Amino acid sequence: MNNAAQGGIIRAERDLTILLVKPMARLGTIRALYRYLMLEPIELGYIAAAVPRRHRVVVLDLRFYRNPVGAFLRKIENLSPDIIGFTGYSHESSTVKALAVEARRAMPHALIVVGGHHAVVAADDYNIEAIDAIVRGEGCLPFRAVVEAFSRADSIEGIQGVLLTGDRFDTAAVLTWPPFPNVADLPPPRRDLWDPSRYTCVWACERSRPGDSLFPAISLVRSSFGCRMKCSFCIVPQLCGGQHQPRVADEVAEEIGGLRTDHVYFCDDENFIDPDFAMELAGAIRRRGIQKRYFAWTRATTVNRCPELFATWRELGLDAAFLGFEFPTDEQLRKVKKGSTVAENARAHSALRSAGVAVHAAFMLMPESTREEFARLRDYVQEMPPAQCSFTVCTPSPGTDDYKAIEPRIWVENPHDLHDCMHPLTPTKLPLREFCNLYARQVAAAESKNPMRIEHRRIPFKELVRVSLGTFHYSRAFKNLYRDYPRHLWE
Ligand code: B12
Ligand code: SF4
Repeated sequence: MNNAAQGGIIRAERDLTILLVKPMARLGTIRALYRYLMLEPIELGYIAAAVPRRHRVVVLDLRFYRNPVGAFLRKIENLSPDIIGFTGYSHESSTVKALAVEARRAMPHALIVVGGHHAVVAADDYNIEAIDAIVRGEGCLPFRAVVEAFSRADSIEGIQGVLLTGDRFDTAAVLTWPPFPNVADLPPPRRDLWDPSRYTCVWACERSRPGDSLFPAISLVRSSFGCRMKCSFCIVPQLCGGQHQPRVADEVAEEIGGLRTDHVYFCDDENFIDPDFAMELAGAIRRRGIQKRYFAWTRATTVNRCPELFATWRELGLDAAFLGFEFPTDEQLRKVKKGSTVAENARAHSALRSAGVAVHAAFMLMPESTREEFARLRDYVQEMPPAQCSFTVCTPSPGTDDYKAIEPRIWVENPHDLHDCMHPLTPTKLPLREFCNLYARQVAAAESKNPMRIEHRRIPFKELVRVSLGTFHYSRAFKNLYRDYPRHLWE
């Protein structure tokens, strides 16, 4: 372990160089997803914003490199960072650990810190020699405290939300959820640390306008944290204690008004669950005369409760909304405590479309899905009104009761590596290879429902090539995902 983490060495207070790293995913499914969605490393922008400006912060997004490890090693050699921070989802945790080992070898005196979603749900997985500190939960306040202590050469032990590794790893602390701070204390993220024009995503809408790009530059904005619902596969209720905390509407509008991009992809858990806040934010945006286009997250019950909210947001520029349909039967929806029904999902879908808002319909398959269930889902999707569709496999998040329930049946050695919600974590009823084939067919068949296909949108040649390549790689990634499993599980 690093000496400063142990509090053993006295150093003069100094300005630090901090390198924050977003890893490149190892799974083909996620790499294929990058072709449609390559979004800002906003989590790193948040923690960078919490660091006093006298320190130098550099963000390295390894998703843009063909040889990410080489790029990382070159960067640390050039920069000689004092602190290296990694973010990571669960499916990226092995990559984060491997990079930490490289960093430790190349920079033995640097403080190596990890944060992000995996650190929250499986901190013990990061308890390795190459890592000094694990930040669990919202990272701004703990990371600022770590940086300040390190620059004074003080110990970082005892900082709330920060776990040390090795002998002093606090096994009791990981059993509780880190408290979520008051969102008013969070700084606006620093976007000056990357080039916003590099971050794009396929932009869904029902009625495109001439000249609309299919892959515009996008900024991520978080207007609120948490969700009040309790879907049993989802970790959000635990992360935010079942609370929905909106930010101050005027501050969100100011942030949006200052963005260099015209397209805003919200990264809330549910944007409209508090209708008063959603209206207040709409008012704050309108008062400032901000002209942007938006993608947001919602659920059927919210839409059905307040359809007028979506008409207001449509006028403001809401082009599309994510709607968690999950399953085609009420029984399945009840099982995961979704809190909505097939009929309610359909009603919300049609309400959004009548307001002119395109729907991104998200469905889940079960590892136990049979041929008949695949067929039922395919028929359901074929019959529904136009929507951009996505399909995941119901893999409950570590930390949920559903995850505890499946744990004894997990069929791979390191489930974190495959936790991208597309790889079944428990045995499939169908032979795995067949499951993957049907999954890929499902994804491909749903393309015909895409509103942009239905309107026969004219796409510039370059974007057509990008989307065609994306479709090809995406479909191939699903077809081949069985290869991420040991060979004896394939058939
Ligand atoms: C919006 C969102 C997305 C967006 C992208 C968001 C983005 N930022 O790029 C999209 C739709 C693309 C997406 C995709 C996916 N997502 Co997602 N997503 C979310 C959601 C709703 C919010 C994430 C977010 O942007 N938060 C805002 C940022 C600022 O907060 P944050 O990431 O938590 O970061 C804070 C702390 O974690 C900490 N921190 C983070 N990194 C670091 C690093 C250091 C050094 C420190 C000190 C602290 C620190 O401080 C940060 C600042 O507050 C979360 C649910 C949630 N509430 O977390 C799911 C969630 C993170 N997603 C999840 C998953 C599974 C996926 C997918 C695999 C799903 C799929 N099959 O498509 C993909 C993977 C994409 C990828 N590239 O790897 C899971 C992760 C589960 C896990 N155990 O890893 C979550 C938790 C959803 C869930 N209910 O389970 N996602
Ligand atoms: S799945 Fe969506 S609606 Fe359900 S608890 Fe999670 S964030 Fe809330």
